[in-house]
Parts: sequence; structure tokens; C-alpha cells
Amino acid sequence: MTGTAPPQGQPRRQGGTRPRTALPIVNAFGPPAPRSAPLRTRPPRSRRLRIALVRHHDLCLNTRQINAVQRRAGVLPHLGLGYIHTALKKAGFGNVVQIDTPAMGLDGEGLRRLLADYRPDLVGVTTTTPGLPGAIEACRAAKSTGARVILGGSHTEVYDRENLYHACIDYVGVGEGVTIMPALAEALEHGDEPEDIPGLISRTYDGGAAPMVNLEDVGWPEREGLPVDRFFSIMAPRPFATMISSRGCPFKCSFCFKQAVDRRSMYRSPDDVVGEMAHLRERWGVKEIMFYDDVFTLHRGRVFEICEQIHDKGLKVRWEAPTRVDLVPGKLLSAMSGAGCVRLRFGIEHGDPEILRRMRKESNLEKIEDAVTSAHLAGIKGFGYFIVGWLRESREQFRRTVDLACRLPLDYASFYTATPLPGTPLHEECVADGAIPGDYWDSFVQGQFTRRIGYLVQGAEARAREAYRSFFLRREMVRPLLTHMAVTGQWRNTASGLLSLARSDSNTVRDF
Ligand code: B12
Ligand code: SF4
Repeated sequence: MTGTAPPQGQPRRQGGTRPRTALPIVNAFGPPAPRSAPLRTRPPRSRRLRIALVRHHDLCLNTRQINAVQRRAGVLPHLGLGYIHTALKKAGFGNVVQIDTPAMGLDGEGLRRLLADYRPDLVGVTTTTPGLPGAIEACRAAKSTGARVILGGSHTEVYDRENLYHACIDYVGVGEGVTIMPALAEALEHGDEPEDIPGLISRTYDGGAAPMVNLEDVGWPEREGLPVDRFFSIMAPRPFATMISSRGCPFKCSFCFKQAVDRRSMYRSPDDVVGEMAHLRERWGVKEIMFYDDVFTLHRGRVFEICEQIHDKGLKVRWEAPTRVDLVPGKLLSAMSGAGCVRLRFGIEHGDPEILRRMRKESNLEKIEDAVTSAHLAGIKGFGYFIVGWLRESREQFRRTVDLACRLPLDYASFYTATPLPGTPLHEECVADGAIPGDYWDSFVQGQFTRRIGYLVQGAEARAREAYRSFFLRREMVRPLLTHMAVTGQWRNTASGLLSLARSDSNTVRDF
């Protein structure tokens, strides 16, 4: 599948639907640098700069998931930081640590103390937009140690220089950290103020758009030094790991936020993908691998080859991946099942045809039933992603989603509440409709972290809770759930999640 790469030199926020308000930041930007692709991998020399890469957010105010589920879903590794770590190592920076506070069980003060001990020169903090409150806390902790601080991640592709409103942030990285971080570290190593670094923004400088990078050119994400045994998913036996084999998706679902890199499909070769799978099995004894791709089966031929290589190498590892209902032909499903694929996560989203159309999903109920049934017959368990509380969703439309979820041969389901993320067509529609204020995210970015963005229909959260209960707390689920717990060993999490769903008062999204 081909994606649509933004043409050279195009501004970052194409199609950005976020209403702009003037923010109190005065910057003198130079002319944007041309887009080139300098992955700075000079021969490694030992460089002394001390660098910390931080993920410090877990549950967040604007999560789309109810608390009872989000809290137990797991602690999943952050691959972006792992890739940045690898790129820094390749550029000769040996003093790099990754700090994953949800995995390490650290709060803000714990993070501050850890950073104070490590005394980094440069701290890179990653964030999504909803995860910003935690990220700002991390930036403050980092700044208090005297380090230079850079913020990056999906969030900075929709809000970039606006983040400089926070005095604890020196730089914002927009796009590929694997090119931005080595270049910034190199400049700081020599005591220079950074210049000519595509993707880097400071209060006095704007480096223009960062180049895209195929992750295969970077190498595998660094996992050494991470508390690998602390990561888990409620879906998988331990130890488990995550990987990404492709990036990008040419579809345009209206709730989905598109980073520049998502508009172009980039694939790693089957050789490289299966090589990393084998490495995870050998080095860490990993029993199950979860793919973070947007749509794993976009390029069918590549998936057939991956399956073939898994056979050829005699690799025995369970794996699972996300896909769309229109991208799983029968032959592919048999090949995947034979190669160890135990689960497919389908973006089904809704049971009402009119809402599916408004979501721009480009699917229909027939395709959904066909795909999930075919996967089931091929021996692959189905996980359905659903969204409840869509703009103007009626009670009848909502119930169609629940009925569909219960009718399909699915073993798992998640019911997110619709959340208009900035920069998405859904956001634009909701603002035009008057369902949400146009400046919510602007004030959120400036630190107004006390109020959740409004739900789009009254009682959306109750609908999510009702959907979970209807799906999981029914007789037909007893067997699949028992099998799940026996295979994955996730007894405690699964049982307490079910109990929590059964209780009516415990499923609210966390209020700050
Ligand atoms: C896997 C995944 C998850 C996983 C793991 C989280 C993670 N980030 O690894 C889980 C399931 C936990 C998750 C949760 C959520 N997610 Co999520 N997730 C993804 C997904 C599908 C892939 C991420 C990934 O691994 N990409 C590949 C790696 C290599 O790229 P990367 O991490 O983005 O890093 C690159 C750049 O961003 C940059 N970079 C990253 N960090 C830094 C730091 C610095 C300093 C610099 C300079 C650069 C930099 O450099 C990296 C490589 O060069 C993306 C969609 C996507 N296509 O990216 C959504 C996505 C990031 N998620 C999203 C959302 C909304 C959520 C949730 C809010 C959903 C919810 N439950 O309510 C939560 C929030 C979690 C949180 N606390 O913030 C949105 C974020 C939109 C936004 N405006 O920020 C995305 C973009 C999905 C979408 N299309 O709408 N997610
Ligand atoms: S939701 Fe999935 S299929 Fe739709 S645009 Fe996003 S990644 Fe692509």
C-alpha cells in the first residue's frame, strides 16, 4: 500500500484542524532549513554528554479508556525512546539511560531524585497530547537538575513551539527523534547552541521539518538497561515484548491523529523483522510479541514472507498484531496462524452503518463479520476495538455496537469513549457542532490540566461501562476468559478487572 508522503518542504501541520489562538510566546524564527535526510551516524567516538530519555505518563486525564481497564491493561514499552537510544549509541553517545517511570513505579519526586543522582546534561521527554501533564512534570524535574530539556513525541506534531510556554522546556523536537537527538547532543557536546537541525525548535530558532527515516536504517530499539521484567500486557504471557514492523496508514479515519510519518507507509524487511523476533526470543526468553504497527497487513506480500521466514528459522513465538477488516484475506490468515499469530486486533469501531460512514472507516458490517469469522476459523483470536459516545450517537446506535460486539466470534473487546484529539477531523466536526469549545487543547497545552475534554454525548462513560459489562460479563465469555487466564497466567489482573467491571462505581475516568 502506498501512503501519501508530504511533499518536500511542506509545513508540518497539513490538514491541521486545531483552531489557533495567539499564545504568549515571542519567538524570532529564522528561515526553515531544507529537508534532507542526514541520519548522523559518524564513526563512533566516545562522547561524554550524559543523556536521559524519559517517559513519565501513565493514566492520563484525557484517556479514551475507562479507568478500570486502563489501570490493568499493562505497562507497555515505549519503542520510540528505544530507537532514539540506539541512534545515540550509533553516534557515539555511551552515557544514555532510558527512564520509564510507569515500569519503574516512580512518581514525580522519585523521577526528580533519580535525575538528580544521574546528573544528565540533556533530558529528552516523550509525550502524547493526553499524556502532557506527566511530561511537563518530568520536564520540571529535569530542569531542576540543571539539564537542557527537549520535549518530543506525537504531541509535538500538532502543538510544537506552543510547548515553549513552559519555562522548563528548552527545545521541542518535531518528528524523528532518531535524527534530532544525535544532532542536538553533538552540538551540546561541543558547547554550541544548536543550529541547522531539522525538526528542532527553540525560543530563537526553528529548524524546519525533520526528515523521515526507515527504522530499519536505525537498528533495533535498545532494551538493555530497561526493567524488561516490569513490562506486561494483560493480553500476554510474560515475558512479553513489543515491536514495530511498519509505519504509516493511507486510510483517514476521522478520529485518528496523523503524524507526518504516518502519511507514508514504510516497511522493514521480513529478514530484519524476523531477526528481531528471534533476538527477543533468545535474549529475553520472550513468549509473546505485540506489534505496534498501525496496520500490520497493509503489504500482504511482506506478511507472507515474514510467515515463511518464521517457518524457515523454526522460530517458536506467539505474536499478535493490529489490522483492518478489509485487509485479511483467507490465505493470509492461514499463513499467519501457522506462523504463530495468536490474535488479531481489528479496528471495528461501531455497529451502526451511519456512524461508521461518519467515522470515514471505509468498512461495513458485512466485511466486519467476514473478517472476524475467517480469523476465528483460521484459529486466530479476535480482539475488537470499538468507540462509544460518538458525536450525536443515539442510545439505539450505541446498542448496535454492543450487539455487534457480542454477536461476533471475538475473544476480547475494548470500548473507548470518543475523544476529539487535536488535529483530527473529529475535532473539527465537534467544534463546528458546538459539542466542545474550540480552545480546549490550547489551554491544556498551557497547563490547564484540571478539566477533561467534554464527552460528546451525555453518559458516554456509562455507555463504555455498560458495553464492557455486556461483553465480558456474559455466559459465553466464561470459557474464553478461563482459557485466556490459563494460557497467559494473567489470573489476578483479569479477575480483578472483571470484578471492577461488575462493580458499578469504580469505572470512572480519573478526575484530577
Ligand atoms: C503503541 C501505541 C500506544 C501504546 C504504547 C505507547 C507508546 N507511545 O509507545 C499504548 C497502548 C500504551 C498507547 C496508549 C495511548 N495512546 Co497510543 N499509540 C501507539 C502507536 C500505535 C504507535 C507508537 C509507536 O511505537 N510508534 C513508533 C515509534 C518508533 O515512534 P514514536 O514512539 O512516535 O517515536 C518517534 C517520534 O514520535 C519521536 N519521538 C518520540 N519521543 C520523543 C522524544 C524526544 C525528546 C524527541 C526529540 C523525539 C521523540 O521520535 C521517535 C522515532 O524517531 C501510535 C500511533 C503511531 N502511528 O505512532 C499511537 C498514538 C501515539 N497513541 C495515541 C493515543 C491518543 C493514546 C492514548 C491517549 C489512548 C488512550 N488509552 O486513551 C494512550 C495514551 C498513553 C499516554 N499515557 O500518553 C495517539 C496520540 C495522538 C497525540 N496527539 O499525541 C496516537 C498517535 C494514535 C493516533 N493515531 O491517534 N499507545
Ligand atoms: S484508525 Fe487505523 S486504519 Fe484508521 S487511519 Fe488510523 S491507523 Fe489507519
